[in-house]
Amino acid sequence: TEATTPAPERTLVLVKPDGVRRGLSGEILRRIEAKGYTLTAVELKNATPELLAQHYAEHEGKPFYAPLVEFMLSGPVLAVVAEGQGVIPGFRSLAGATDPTVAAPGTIRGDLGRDWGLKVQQNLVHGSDSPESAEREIALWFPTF
Ligand code: RTP
Ligand code: MG
Repeated sequence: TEATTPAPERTLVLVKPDGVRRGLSGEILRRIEAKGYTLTAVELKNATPELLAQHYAEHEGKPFYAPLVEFMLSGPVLAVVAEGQGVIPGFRSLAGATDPTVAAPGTIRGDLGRDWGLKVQQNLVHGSDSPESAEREIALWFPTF
């Protein structure tokens, strides 16, 4: 019998509007590539309320939900599909803790992020948290991919 090649592991990364505004898109993509992952789609997009309602469905009803959606609509987002063995936990490890104040140095959020005193954590990047989330989110942000 013929061995089947497993589908490559992939994740959805978003450079959030704070990252794009601050000119950190290249630095963030550089770190993903330097780690050894492959970029298979990169597109600057303007989110819509409908897209964000689906993307952030798990957070609906939480106190940070409305400011989060408002923040994600405040400017363009760089949507990225990155591929490689272990890329889902691997990118979350590169990104660091959600709160940039406590994110470890060496991580994207730890090195490049801080608390700006706003209603929501502006933490530069999003990364899918499971294979199911990754496939769901890639389908939302890259419907033809
Ligand atoms: P992400 O989904 O963006 O990769 O980040 P995450 O898993 O580390 O964080 P999650 O719990 O999924 O929250 C999604 C995003 O909501 C914002 N947030 N703000 N208390 C707060 O102000 C707060 N909590 C969450 C952050 O932008 C977080 O990344
Ligand atoms: Mg999350």
